[in-house]
Amino acid sequence: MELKAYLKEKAMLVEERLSQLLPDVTVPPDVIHRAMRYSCLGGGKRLRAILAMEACRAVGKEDSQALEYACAIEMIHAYSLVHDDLPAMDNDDYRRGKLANHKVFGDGVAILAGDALLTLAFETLSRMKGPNCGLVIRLIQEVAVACGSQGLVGGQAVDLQSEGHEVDELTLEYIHRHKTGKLFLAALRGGALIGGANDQQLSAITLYGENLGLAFQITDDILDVAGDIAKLGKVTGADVRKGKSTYVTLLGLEEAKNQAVKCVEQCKRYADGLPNQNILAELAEYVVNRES
Ligand code: GRG
Repeated sequence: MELKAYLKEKAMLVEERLSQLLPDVTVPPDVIHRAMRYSCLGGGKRLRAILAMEACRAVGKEDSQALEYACAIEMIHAYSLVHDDLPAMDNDDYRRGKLANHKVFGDGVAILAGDALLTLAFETLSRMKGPNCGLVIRLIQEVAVACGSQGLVGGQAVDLQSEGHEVDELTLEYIHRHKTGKLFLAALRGGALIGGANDQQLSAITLYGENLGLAFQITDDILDVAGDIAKLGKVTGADVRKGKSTYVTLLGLEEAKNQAVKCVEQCKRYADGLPNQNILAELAEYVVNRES
C-alpha cells in the first residue's frame, strides 16, 4: 500500500479509538469534554501514534497491541499543543487549521482541557489490557519522565526563557530534544517495549528516535519560513516575529536542509537493523518531506 494511504488508514484507527476513550460531550460537565474533544479529535497527522505502533511491529508484535499506548501519547501531544497556544506561552490563534482551543473556549477552560487530557492519558495507560503489570508501570514511567521538568516541560521552560534572545546551537538543541524530541522517543520506546524489544533493539529505536526528532524539528523550522499556510493550518513566520532562534536562523536554509537529510540517513540505518518489516525508514523520509 502507498505510504500516504497507509498513514491515513492508521490515523483513522487512532481517531476512532481516541473518540471512544474521550468522554462524550453529553457527559457533564459538557464544556470540558467539548474542549477536550475539540483539540484531540479531527486533526493532526498522528505521527507519534503511528511511530509507537510501527516500533511495536518492527520488533515483533501486531501494531494494534500498541494502539492504546499510541492514543495516550496523542492525548498528551494534544494537551501540549493546547497549552503551547495559550497567550502566556506561544500565543497562537490557530492550530490544525482551526481556531486554537483558548480562542473558542477561553483560557481557563483551555488550561483545564489540557490538564484533563494529560490525566486521561495516564488513566488510559493504567487500564491497558495487553501488557503485564510490570510493563504497564515501565510504560507509565517512560511517559512521565518524557513529560516532566526534564522532558517536555523543561524544553518549554528553556524555550520561554530564550524568547527575544539569540541562543546558541547547544541551547536550541536542548529545547528541541526536550520540547519535541522526548515525546517522539516515548512513543517509539513504549511501542518497542510493548512489542517485546530486547536491549539492543531498544537502543536502535532510541537512536532512530533521537535523529527523527531532530529531523522533524529542523523541518518545522524550515516550514515556518518556507511553508504553505493553507497546508500547515497555521501562520508562517511566527518564529521570526517572536524573536526565536531556529535552525534556519542559526545555520541558514541550505545547511539546515543538509542536517535534516543527514539525520534521515541515520534513521534509515537504525530502522533497517530491526527484525520485522516496518515503515520507520519511510517515515523518516516523510518527516522531512512533509508540507504540514
Ligand atoms: C508536559 C505535554 C506537556 C506540555 C507542557 C506546553 C508544553 C509544556 C510544551 C510544548 C510542547 C510543544 C508544543 C512542542 C511542539 C511540538 C510540535 C512541533 C508540534 C507539532 O507537531 P505535529 O506537526 O502536529 O506532529 P500534528 O498537528 O500533526 O499532530
